[in-house]
Amino acid sequence: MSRGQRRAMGSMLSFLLLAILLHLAGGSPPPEPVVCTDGTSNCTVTNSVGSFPDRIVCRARSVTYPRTEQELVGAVAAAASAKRKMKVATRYSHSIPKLMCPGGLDGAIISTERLNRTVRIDAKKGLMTVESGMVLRDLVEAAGAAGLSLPNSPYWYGLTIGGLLSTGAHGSSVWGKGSAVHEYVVGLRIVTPAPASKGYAVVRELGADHPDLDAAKVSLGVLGVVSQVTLALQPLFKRSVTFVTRDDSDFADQVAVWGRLHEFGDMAWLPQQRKVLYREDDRVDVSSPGDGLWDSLLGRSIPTRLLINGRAAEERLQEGSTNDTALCAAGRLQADSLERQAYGFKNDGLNFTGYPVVGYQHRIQASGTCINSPEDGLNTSCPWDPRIRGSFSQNTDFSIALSKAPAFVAEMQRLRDLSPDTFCAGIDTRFGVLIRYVKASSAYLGKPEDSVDFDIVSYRSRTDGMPRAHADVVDEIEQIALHKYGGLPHWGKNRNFAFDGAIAKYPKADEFLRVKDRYDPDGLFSSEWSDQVLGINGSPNIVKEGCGVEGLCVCSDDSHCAPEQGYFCRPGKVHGEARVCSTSANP
Ligand SMILES: Cc1cc2nc3c(=O)[nH]c(=O)nc-3n(C[C@H](O)[C@H](O)[C@H](O)COP(=O)(O)OP(=O)(O)OC[C@H]3O[C@@H](n4cnc5c(N)ncnc54)[C@H](O)[C@@H]3O)c2cc1C
Ligand SMILES: *[C@@H]1O[C@H](CO)[C@@H](O)[C@H](O)[C@H]1NC(C)=O
Ligand SMILES: *[C@@H]1O[C@H](CO)[C@@H](O)[C@H](O)[C@H]1NC(C)=O
Ligand SMILES: *[C@@H]1O[C@H](CO)[C@@H](O)[C@H](O)[C@H]1NC(C)=O
Ligand SMILES: *[C@@H]1O[C@H](CO)[C@@H](O)[C@H](O)[C@H]1NC(C)=O
Ligand SMILES: CC(=O)N[C@H]1CO[C@H](CO)[C@@H](O)[C@@H]1O
Repeated sequence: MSRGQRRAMGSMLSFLLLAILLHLAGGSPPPEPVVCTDGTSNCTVTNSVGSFPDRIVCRARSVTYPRTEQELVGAVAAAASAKRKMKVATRYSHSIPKLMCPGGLDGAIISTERLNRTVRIDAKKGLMTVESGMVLRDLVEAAGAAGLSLPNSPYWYGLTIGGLLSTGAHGSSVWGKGSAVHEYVVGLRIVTPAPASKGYAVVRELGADHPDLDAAKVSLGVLGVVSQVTLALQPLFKRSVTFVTRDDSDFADQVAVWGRLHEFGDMAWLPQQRKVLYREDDRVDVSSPGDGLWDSLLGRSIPTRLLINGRAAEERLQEGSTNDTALCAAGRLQADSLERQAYGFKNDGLNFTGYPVVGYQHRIQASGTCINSPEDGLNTSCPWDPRIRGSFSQNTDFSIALSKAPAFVAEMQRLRDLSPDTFCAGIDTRFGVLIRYVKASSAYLGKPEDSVDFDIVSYRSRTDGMPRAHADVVDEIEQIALHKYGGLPHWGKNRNFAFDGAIAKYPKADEFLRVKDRYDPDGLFSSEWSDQVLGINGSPNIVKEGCGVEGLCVCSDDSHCAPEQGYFCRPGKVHGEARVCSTSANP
């Protein structure tokens, strides 16, 4: 290798986050989403990456941190009596869209950060009641300690139970009740506004058979504040996990069957590499030997210096002079490195010695050690920590009816076959497309049908209106999914345009809105964003210069792209009705 090549490899290596090879003791817990200049007044609120899709930071008049349900009722009553808009923020506020912003500029934020206790556990009946601000990590740990398992959950444990329910969050399964956490909710206490005669706020207790539970389980936070949640758990079980990498020639067929073959099966597609990483993941008896642990490589603390250098290298390849050869090489190196390190799975909690990794559900189901670390003054941090110029991404996540998923996959493959290397910039360099299963739900804003969820993280510029390399690839996939295959955007991810018309795809949306009108007739928990998304008022699209690049609109004019960078509004390559910002010549 020449010196130049070595240098190129060096910068690539760092942006590949190969730093994750290092064993680190340090870390910096993520920042608070709510920051006030004057004690608990004059506040801003943002999400865990410090940026909403429109790049605006929200404002609020004040924040409160109730520690008990009684204090929570007081907080809702105080805002309701003043007819003030309000919204819940959580410990880290991980949702990408502007869900945690109160309406207007003068609203109240109620943080559930201090509502994080276990209320009661009935191990015999398998019931666990927790306060809504409890972080998933603490919840599954407490369940495990009581000999119980939450059968499915998101993969990142920094979320709170109240927040993840509100957006319909899930892991992967079509077995039993499926992968959405709200399927395990059998009771919920929610504080809603009330007339003066009732003291401006009431606690509503919803049992398993209460019809409103189907609204409150997945509520986007617009019904009131969930105070406590009761979950139906199962006796502690173990899982056995094996990853198998195969070529993607039968990927379209496999997507239809993989979730039926393995209870917790998922897939990751690396389009340019023509590979699919199959997760064979099944329940095994609790007596099976093994004390495995998942310590995901992507949720560990990374030295800040490496994150900044890596980002700088990535910026050079993504903006300005795009180099597909280098991007694709980076994607391959990264995939190989993750595979070698078994994605952070460890057989005995310390070392990976080979598949299968067998371990308790609560040690395998979710991960994310970067939130655990003691403060080290930002010497190391979560890769996306907004206080440093490290990783910065957009997250596209939609689900498609299981019956339509094979045709959709085949269409993505046709797009890939036209120019495979253009997929590296948007997909292969960010760990591929993660594919998970979600079962049909009775929740009004849950999945109406058994579905396959496609999750794509891709590079995002820090400059407003600056496209990433081959921005049209992910944009066309998104439009094919949403507009041709009836795809549903994940409520807690995605960019604005994905929500345009989404509510019309929920057959029970009207029932949801009727409950909302009863619980919060003045819309105090509603905001501009929630009204746009729920089809009540306005559109989530923002039409302006560069809106196509930012995902705030589907472009209809070259000015919505970045003509000065050579990006013009063009039809899709396999889906002629798509309109994407592309550098291709005018056809
Ligand atoms: C790194 C990362 C990994 C992720 N992994 C997954 C995954 O594997 N699977 C998946 O499905 N999703 C995943 N997500 C998305 C995530 O599940 C959702 O964004 C989730 O809503 C975030 O939970 P939170 O506790 O941070 O809530 P927030 O984002 O703070 O809140 C979400 C919404 O719920 C409302 N809310 C919160 N608590 C309450 C309450 N007690 N009462 C009423 N309303 C409330 C808020 O006001 C807001 O409207 C991930 C996100 C990130 C950033
Ligand atoms: C409110 O906060 C903003 C910054 O978020 C600041 O510029 C402004 O001075 C603050 N106002 C008061 C009255 O503190
Ligand atoms: C609740 O949050 C506090 C502060 O973050 C933390 O110290 C405590 O361990 C949490 N409690 C539980 C039960 O997880
Ligand atoms: C900062 O992190 C580096 C690893 O990148 C480590 O070697 C060093 O000791 C840390 N310094 C401090 C002050 O924590
Ligand atoms: C692109 O990257 C490859 C691999 O790193 C390198 O060999 C090549 O010189 C680069 N091309 C340009 C134009 O920089
Ligand atoms: C046998 C073996 O490889 N043991 C290693 C397991 O992991 C710990 C900590 O990461 C190492 O210190 C051991 O050497």
